[in-house]
Amino acid sequence: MSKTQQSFDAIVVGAGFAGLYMLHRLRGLGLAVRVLEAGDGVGGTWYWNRYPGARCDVESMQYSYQFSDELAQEWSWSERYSAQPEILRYANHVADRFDLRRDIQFNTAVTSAHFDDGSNHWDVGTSDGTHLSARFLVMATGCLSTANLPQIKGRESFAGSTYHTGRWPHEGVDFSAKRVGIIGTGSSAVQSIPLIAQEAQHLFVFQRTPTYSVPAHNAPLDREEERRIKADYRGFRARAAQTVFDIDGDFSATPALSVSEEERQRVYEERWRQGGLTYLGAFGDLVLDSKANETAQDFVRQKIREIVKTPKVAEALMPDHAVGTKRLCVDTSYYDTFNRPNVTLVNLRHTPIEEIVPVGIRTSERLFELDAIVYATGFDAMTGALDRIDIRGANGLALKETWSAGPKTYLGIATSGFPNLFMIAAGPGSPAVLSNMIPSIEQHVNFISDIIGHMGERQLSRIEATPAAQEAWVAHVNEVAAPTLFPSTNSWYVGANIPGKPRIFMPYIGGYPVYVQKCNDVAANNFEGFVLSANA
Ligand code: NA7
Repeated sequence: MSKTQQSFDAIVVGAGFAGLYMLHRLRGLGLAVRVLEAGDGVGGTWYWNRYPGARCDVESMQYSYQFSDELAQEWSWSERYSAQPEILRYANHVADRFDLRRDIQFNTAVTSAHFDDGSNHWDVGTSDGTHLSARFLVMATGCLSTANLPQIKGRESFAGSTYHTGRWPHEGVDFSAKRVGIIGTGSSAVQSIPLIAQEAQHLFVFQRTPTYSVPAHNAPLDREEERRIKADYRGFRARAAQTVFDIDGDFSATPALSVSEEERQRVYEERWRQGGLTYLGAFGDLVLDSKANETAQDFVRQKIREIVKTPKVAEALMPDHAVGTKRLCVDTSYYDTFNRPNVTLVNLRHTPIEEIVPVGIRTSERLFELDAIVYATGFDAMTGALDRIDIRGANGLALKETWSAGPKTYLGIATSGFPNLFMIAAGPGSPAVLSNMIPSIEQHVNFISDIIGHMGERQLSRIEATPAAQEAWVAHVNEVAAPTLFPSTNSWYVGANIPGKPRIFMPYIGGYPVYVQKCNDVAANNFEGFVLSANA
């Protein structure tokens, strides 16, 4: 190991929305901070995911920071749902406005992080071979940042161009006159398929699991609505924080089967017209009761039947899992794209991929000759980014080993055996991906800042979650997930998309307000569940 070259109070890994705000807060506490970022710019998810159609599925006015009133008032979004380039411009604006860049080291991937029990410091190794040291290590590495390339026989042999939606070339891709194959039909595919289809000579969609998608009805942002929201911005965000996903929207408590069939259809139709994720808020028990869920499934299947002209294709596009238990997609013309003559759906349930060969993809039925393959195959979610770093805690314990039977955390923020290490809104056991990400990030960052501020005031140098507090939190996370329909579906929420990954429902589904209250109670009780000490 090379000699430690620079020492900081805190090292933050990642310069996405979590890393940027963490840097701002820690600076405010007077700490010397270094942010290490693998990319050559800020923005995290929005830096990497540049595929055609990449867009947030949470509305712009809600998918933004709230820590600065001035920032909230001066920034103006152009559309109801922001596209990736605009979100990236926003991240860059924040970095400039708060003068954050001078503490961010770009093009630097973290490869190792070892805790020294004697000094209570982390030694952080980077891709350029240097080592940095800090008392606190904050992993702002994201939930969906480690691209998943499926293990398909012959993958590397393909002679054409290959792309992963989460690692898209900055200069863009021209698909005109190309025969393109896209593997996957999750959110990234649902957003990119309509646009690639407009450009390509022919698009073959290789679908393993059909997906539920609701129209976005994206449009220019209504300026009157923006003015109204900005006039009571804090009220708007406070109302959102009272909802289960921290999204200001209409979440009904009415059970789906308590109303007549006619009324149910009226409600679903209204939600479909509104568009977006609040389709799942149509009734209060959609993710709890399978019979209730079936009514929401039937409605989308009926829509697919109406939109897609060829009955056999419509049938193949119809999902059969519980709607919402895989991330609901939000689209612009997704199902309708399958009416185009230059789009072919390949149903992998009937004709699985056997291998990739130099000229294309061979299924059990035939060879599809292709010029390009797009992998819209998702991510090693939540734990992937942490797994790829050699993280060793007290007594040299490896995080990967410690979590080999499934990840365990306290509040999704810390993990026992790894002192002075924090995770932001990506830790298993945090609401993270089941909440509005930016407000969740801010809540986590504020909580971590409060801990670090508390320690500074008392000259404490070490904090660690107790095994008992962690076990109790894990039990609670499982207890609230058990009665829902989520754990039974093969999704990335349970790690089912990664061969060999332990099957654990990772996010906290007890609701954002319950989670925030728990964190507030922990803080009010001198950070109950953590051991704080001054032994170095
Ligand atoms: P997702 O939602 O994980 O989707 C990945 C898709 O790729 C999904 O349809 C998978 O099918 C498919 N996939 C993965 N591996 C294979 C193989 N080996 N063969 C065929 N198909 C495969 O990732 P996204 O990038 O679309 O979205 C990630 C999140 O970003 C999303 O949830 C939003 O929160 C934003 P499967 O369903 O596993 O059968």
